[in-house]
Amino acid sequence: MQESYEKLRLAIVDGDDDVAAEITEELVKSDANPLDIIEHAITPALKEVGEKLETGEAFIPDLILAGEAARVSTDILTPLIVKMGGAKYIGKVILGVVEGDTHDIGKNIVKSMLIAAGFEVIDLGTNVTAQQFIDSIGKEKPGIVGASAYTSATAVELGKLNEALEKAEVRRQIKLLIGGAGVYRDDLPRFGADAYGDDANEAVDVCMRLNGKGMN
Ligand code: B12
Repeated sequence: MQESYEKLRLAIVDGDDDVAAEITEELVKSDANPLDIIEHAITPALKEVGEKLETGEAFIPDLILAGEAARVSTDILTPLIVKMGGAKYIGKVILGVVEGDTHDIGKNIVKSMLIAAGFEVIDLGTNVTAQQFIDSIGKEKPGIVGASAYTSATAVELGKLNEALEKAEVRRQIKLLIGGAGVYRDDLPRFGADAYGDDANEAVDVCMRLNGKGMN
C-alpha cells in the first residue's frame, strides 16, 4: 500500500492525471481507505508542489497540472467518502470559497466528509461574493456557514464577509466557521468568526459541536 501511495504522490507532483487516476482506482480496488489516500498521497503531493513554488523549483503551470491531477484523484474518492457515512440527518451547512479565490480541492474534501457525517451541504462553489452567501442564508436557513480562503490575499475577504453578514442582519442566525490554507486559528478574532477548522476532520468535529447552536 505504502508503495502505491508513493507512486500516487509522485504522479500528482508530476501533474500526470492519467497515472494519478489509474493508481487511485487500483488503491480503491485493493480496499485502501479513501481518507488514507488523501492523507498519505494527495495532501503531501500538493504540499510539496506548494513548497517547490516557494523555492523556485516549480512554477505556476506545474501547480495547475498538479492541482488537476489531485482533482482527478479526489473526484474518484469523494463519492466513496460520502458513501462511508450512511449517518442520519444532522443539520445544514453552506460552504463557499471567498471572492477572488478559486482553490477548491480542500473545500470539496470537507464537503464530502460533512455529507458522510450526516450534514446536508449547500455548496456555493468558489469565488463566492458576500451577497451570494447572504442570499443563500436567506433561502436555505442553514445553522452553519463554512467559508474558506487559501491565500493571504483572499483571507481578508473572510473579515469582510463577517461584516457584510452583520450589516445584512443575518450574522446572528448562523455560526461562522472558517478554514483553508490561507487562514490560521489565530485569525478567529480578526475575522470575527465563531470557529476554525484546520483540516476536514476538525471541520466535521466543529460542525457537530456548533450544530443547533445558531439562532435557528
Ligand atoms: C493546487 C493549488 C492551486 C491550484 C488550485 C486547483 C483547485 N481546483 O483547487 C491552482 C493552480 C488553480 C492555484 C492557483 C493559485 N494559487 Co495555489 N496552490 C495550490 C496548492 C499547491 C495546493 C492546494 C490544495 O489543494 N491543497 C490540498 C488540500 C487538501 O489542502 P487545503 O486546501 O489546505 O484544505 C484542507 C484544510 O485547509 C481544510 N479546509 C479546506 N477548506 C476548508 C473549509 C472549511 C470551512 C474548513 C473549516 C476547513 C477547510 O481541510 C482541507 C482538508 O484537510 C497550494 C499549496 C498548499 N500548501 O496549500 C497552493 C497555494 C495555496 N496557492 C498559492 C497561490 C499564490 C496561488 C495563485 C495566486 C498563483 C498565481 N500567481 O496565479 C493562484 C490563485 C488563484 C485564485 N484566484 O484563487 C499559494 C498561496 C500563498 C499565500 N499564503 O498567499 C500556495 C500556498 C502555494 C505557495 N506555497 O505559494 N493553486
